[in-house]
Amino acid sequence: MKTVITFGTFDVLHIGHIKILQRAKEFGDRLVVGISSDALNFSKKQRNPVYPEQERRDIIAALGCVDEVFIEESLELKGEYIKKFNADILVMGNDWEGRFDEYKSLCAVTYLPRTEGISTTQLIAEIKKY
Ligand code: C2G
Repeated sequence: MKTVITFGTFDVLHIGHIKILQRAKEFGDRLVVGISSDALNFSKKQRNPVYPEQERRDIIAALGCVDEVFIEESLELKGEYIKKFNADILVMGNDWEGRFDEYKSLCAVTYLPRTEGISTTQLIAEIKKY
């Protein structure tokens, strides 16, 4: 059985998130998703997510293409997560291109094109107009 691992905040779920998870699943049989903790998200984006980590985790866990979820506490722990879940391949969107190449010694690493024209930041800006 081939295991795929991917990571993200997945705040205010949108079609770009769904598409990358579906495409990631196509690389194997089991898809494991690391959900950024609220603290990790704050350190990356300097704002709190709209949905807290337990809700983001439960939303992603409810998707048909996702087999397992966990909370990602630190970007630096990727190697540990890859080993813990026995991942064969790490899949990320290409906004992270090259950033996780160091893990190529543990598993395959691939970056997929992002879905154009949508992001959580844009959605929050749109919703604020209502
Ligand atoms: N994504 C996408 N298309 C978009 C928006 C996002 O393909 N329009 C992808 C991103 O490239 C990423 C995943 O969806 O692979 C999750 O995106 P975010 O929630 O923005 O995750 P991020 O905060 O970048 O966290 O350890 C890595 C980080 O935790 C990634």
